[in-house]
Amino acid sequence: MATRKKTAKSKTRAALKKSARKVIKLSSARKNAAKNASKSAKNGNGKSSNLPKPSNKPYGQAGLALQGVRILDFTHVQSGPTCTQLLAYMGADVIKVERPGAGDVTRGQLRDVPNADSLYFTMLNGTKRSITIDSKHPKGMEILNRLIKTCDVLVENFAPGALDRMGLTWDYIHKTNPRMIVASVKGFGPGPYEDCKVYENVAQCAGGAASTTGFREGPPLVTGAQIGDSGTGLHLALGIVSALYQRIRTGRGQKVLCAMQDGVLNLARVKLRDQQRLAHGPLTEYSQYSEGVPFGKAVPRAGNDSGGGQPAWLLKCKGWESDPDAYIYFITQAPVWEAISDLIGEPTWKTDPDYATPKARLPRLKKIFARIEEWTVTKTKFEVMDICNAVDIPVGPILSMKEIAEDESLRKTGTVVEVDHPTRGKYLTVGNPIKLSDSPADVRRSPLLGEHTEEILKDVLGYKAAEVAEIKNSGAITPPEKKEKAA
Ligand code: CAO
Repeated sequence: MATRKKTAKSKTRAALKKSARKVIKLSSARKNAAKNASKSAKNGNGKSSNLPKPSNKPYGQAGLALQGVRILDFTHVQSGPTCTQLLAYMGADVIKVERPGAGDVTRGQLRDVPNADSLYFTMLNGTKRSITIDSKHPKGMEILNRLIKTCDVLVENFAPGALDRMGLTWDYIHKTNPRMIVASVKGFGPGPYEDCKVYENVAQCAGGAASTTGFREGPPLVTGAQIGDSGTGLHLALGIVSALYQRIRTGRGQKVLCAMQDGVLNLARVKLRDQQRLAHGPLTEYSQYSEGVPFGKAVPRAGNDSGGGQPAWLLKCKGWESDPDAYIYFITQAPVWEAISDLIGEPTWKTDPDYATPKARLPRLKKIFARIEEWTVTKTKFEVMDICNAVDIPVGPILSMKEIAEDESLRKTGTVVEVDHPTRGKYLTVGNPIKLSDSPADVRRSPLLGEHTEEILKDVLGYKAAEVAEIKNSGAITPPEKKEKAA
């Protein structure tokens, strides 16, 4: 077993190294296209390639993956900010445009520390720069125009039509900067609901997740994982990176649209699979089947059943009476059935025709899991984890957020990161869940409202000191009450 695991690990390492070699540094591609073309190397097949020669720098010291990409970040709340935070972690310069005096509404939502930006905001806007601009002020629009000319991607998740109402239509942006990629999250794609405003749980419901989550006897259920907001933000990030890649060939930008309903459906696709399977008979891996309950016309809620072909269930562990998270998710993967039978003290199940094959077990799943639970309930979830994994039985402890926050291994990998904030102090954030071997994640605290306004006006947009003073006086970057004073 050890040898098998070692071989798999070294194969993964080799694959990672191989894919890292293929990483394209967009900044170099943009700035040095001509230079790179002349330096073009031969690829593995001996054909000429437009990639620069492989860098000699040690892995992790050749810059960040999205270095040189500049994002005009018009996002708010969760879906859009998830996307742009990830791009910032990957090295993009993300300039978050916020309304003067107010900013992203989440700065003030679910506040735990008085007068400090909320965790809602700080955990979704790390590594970004903040500039305040009133987009409805003529001078504000002038600044935005300069940003449009200098940025690679505009990302927004306003309600349908809001960007157009600002005057920032696709035609206008494309004319101002033909290379600009305009990426949007909306609740629904084109169709009867396209004009609707949408929040997380609306998307979970409309994307098919809620109708298939929960227990059969209960109502539809939304899940705590933000598959509508953060899930769609992730989809958008992939769309943006793909559009950046295509732009290397075409030289032009394009629109990227992710509807939250579509994003949720993509994540719930196994349930659309099951909907089609229903036409050919009952879903035999659902515990409903083993309980003899007939199926209706639509995919039912399946409680804690596995969504795949290996029957599974959530089982109590030692301490469940007082600890709401003392549970383990237990998968009866067919190849390890013998190990499971031995472990729980039912060795005859290895050969008994009623239990020996996956098909024979299907109508008996309830009884089987009840028997396995008699064993798991005598152990803690971590003991079950250790014992089962030693013989390759896939199980998962139910980890509380407290346990995750305190987990040393997640800190070591940078998946959970502690950052320091000037007004709220230290807080935990989720780092980059995507690990690139040649691009370390750049995880930093979120910006204060307008913290980088002056810096961006001068360094990115080239305004002189006198012009910055004039902009300040105009009221385009200051909250309304200051505007009145300025007037
Ligand atoms: N200066 C001046 N005005 C600004 C501004 C700025 N810097 N930034 C935003 N605004 C204005 C916009 O122009 C718009 O004004 P108008 O409606 O007058 O044109 C307004 O602020 C933003 O409007 P909104 O409708 O997007 O905001 P909302 O709070 O009413 O709705 C939401 C929020 C999320 C429901 C909506 O934006 C939406 O449906 N977005 C798309 C789907 C989405 O991403 N949902 C996930 C949200 S996370 O749970």
